[in-house]
Amino acid sequence: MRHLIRACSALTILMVAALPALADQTNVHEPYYGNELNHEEILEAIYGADFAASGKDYYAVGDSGGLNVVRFDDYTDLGDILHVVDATAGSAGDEVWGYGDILATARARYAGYSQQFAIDRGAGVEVLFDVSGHGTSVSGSATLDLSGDTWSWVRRDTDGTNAYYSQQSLNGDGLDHMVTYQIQGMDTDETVWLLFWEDLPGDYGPPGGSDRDFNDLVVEIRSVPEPASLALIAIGLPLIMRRRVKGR
Ligand SMILES: [Ca+2]
Ligand SMILES: [Ca+2]
Repeated sequence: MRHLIRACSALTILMVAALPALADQTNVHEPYYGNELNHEEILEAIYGADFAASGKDYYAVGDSGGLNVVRFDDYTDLGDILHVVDATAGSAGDEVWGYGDILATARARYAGYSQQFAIDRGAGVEVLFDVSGHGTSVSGSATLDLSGDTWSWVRRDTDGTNAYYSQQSLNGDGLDHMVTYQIQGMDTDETVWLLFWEDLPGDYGPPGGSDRDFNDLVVEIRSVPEPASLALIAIGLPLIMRRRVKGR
């Protein structure tokens, strides 16, 4: 009996230790204004596939199958950095990102306000581009080497006002204004993300308050892993050369 109790308490300790970190995903509302696309429709417009929802994720169905759109956490108590190249779902919230070369491209805009996309590495806002166009016919893109950095994404009006950060605590209303999906199954070495932004302040309460539909600005992020073979060559070459010189 005593063995059994001991085994049970050991199991309890194991189960407690294995509990996942506290995580949460911000709620996204359907567009309040009927002429705007929701997330599923925006995904279909961008990637030309037929998507279906599964919880807060989406997957491509029928002939267009193969793509998985995985919603990441908006918050975890790990307080960790989301690695832009190789993050897996549940590894960190989408507030602080790190470590990779990025290509950022505007993909959609359903907003009355102008939209500017930027980052903040801790030393102020650095503008990447202004967005022009409306719906899914938009343009604006930039590349940046952020392989040694951590940063917050920022969206604001093109005159610099009404800034919202991926880091909730930096926002005037203390609320989350960006939700994140990883697009899996694409025919590319790149890690592909979509960032969906809400540009209205405050909690849900249309028509006077925010509609919290997170479709005001949609930005795709692509990140390429550093080619490992090249890195090895860079480390290995001087060693080989030194040996040759010694051997002479
Ligand atoms: Ca978020
Ligand atoms: Ca909105």
